[in-house]
Amino acid sequence: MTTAREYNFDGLVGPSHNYAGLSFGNVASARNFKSVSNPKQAALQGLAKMRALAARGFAQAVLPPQSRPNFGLLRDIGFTGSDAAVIARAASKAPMILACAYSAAPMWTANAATVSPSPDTADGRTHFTVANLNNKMHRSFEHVETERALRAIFADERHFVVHGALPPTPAFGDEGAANHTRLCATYGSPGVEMFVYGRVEFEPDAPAPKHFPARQTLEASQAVARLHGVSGSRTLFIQQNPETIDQGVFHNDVIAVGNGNVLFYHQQAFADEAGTLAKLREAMGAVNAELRTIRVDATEVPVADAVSSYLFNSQLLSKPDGGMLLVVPQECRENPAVATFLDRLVTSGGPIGELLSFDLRQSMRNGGGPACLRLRVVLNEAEAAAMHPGVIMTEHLYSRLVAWVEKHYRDRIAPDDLADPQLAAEIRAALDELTGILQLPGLYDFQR
Ligand code: SUG
Repeated sequence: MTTAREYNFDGLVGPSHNYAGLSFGNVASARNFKSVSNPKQAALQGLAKMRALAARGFAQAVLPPQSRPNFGLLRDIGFTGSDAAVIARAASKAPMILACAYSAAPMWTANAATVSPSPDTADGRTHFTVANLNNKMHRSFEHVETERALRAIFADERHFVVHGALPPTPAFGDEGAANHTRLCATYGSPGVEMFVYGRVEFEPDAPAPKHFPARQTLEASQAVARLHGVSGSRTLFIQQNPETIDQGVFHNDVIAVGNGNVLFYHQQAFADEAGTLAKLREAMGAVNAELRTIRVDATEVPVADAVSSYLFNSQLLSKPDGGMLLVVPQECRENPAVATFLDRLVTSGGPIGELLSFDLRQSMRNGGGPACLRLRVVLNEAEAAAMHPGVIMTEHLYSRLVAWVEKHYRDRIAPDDLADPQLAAEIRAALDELTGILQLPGLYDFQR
């Protein structure tokens, strides 16, 4: 067993952050459709969270935003001419597709990939499978740049394997780590990997939501587990409760979060609660860990409050000096039922002894809380030393990124602003400068 830590890679909010109502089934995205965004504030809010957690001794890193708009997409569907002409034509003929091409959704890096750390995998390397996100048009092309970024950061093939996205078909709908939870005794020892799916493509009678889409399929989860070499008794495939998907729980990380040997979950999270816990206990026993559960009853926090406050989209972190910290969005403090629950939680003598709340409103208004904003990567010392160091959050990097955001980002984007060709030019200049700050030359050197 080696010493290992969990690194949280937060997505740096991109300069085109806007509210385009693109995510059917995500109630925040629908509610804020066409409202005015503030990309500068969004990026600064995310950076403030990264800085605060790094200052507390947590291992924190950053993933770069993606190049926007996606000119390749716009040209592939028949918009021609100069970049400015492509934007003008798309704005007039297909404004929703222009919004897709401009989406800054890659900020939610919990959807970037599924990660299995080296103690769990057959070949002893850390495996990443980039998520295809094919349920939503505006997210279905993220995988190309996500793969480039992960390959640049985790380039050392002695330690890391980056698998490309699964085939882009509904049967393999894959949303990455948002539907994957690792439970363990210690980060460096073998863990239990729980894959949560929303529907089964080839079992038409299996329960499925009726109103909103289930984005993750069992077939995709099984494929990722196979690619990572984690199949076996320590790997569980659990069905999400379809009724909660219909209430806006579009990923498992909106209704449950786990860390170490602790699972914090809502009573209605899983299709079969008792069966899920029994399987988890058995699998945990096999890795010499005892499962601890914190169950939130529907009478205490109804699903609607869990969704609006994003209580479960919190980060459950092991503190460097022991004990666990729950990082929640400020909305949890403002919801009476959730606030009451949280007060009781931290005084109950259970594993979670501290709360930290952050103002992440810009991201929250598109359905992205603290947990959505980060990709967890457990790394031992040799692996941490082998990754690209330029993305690790330090006070110096924080200051440079804040200055960069202040220089390049707008403080408002209204829907019509996406038609302004100047916005694309500003983003290009910003990203060109970012490659120097993160020491990732060539990151955006492709057709854009
Ligand atoms: O895919 N929102 C994202 C939010 C992702 C949250 N991720 C996790 N729960 N892990 C989504 O629905 C909204 C874009 C818009 O409407 O402009 C959006 O893509």
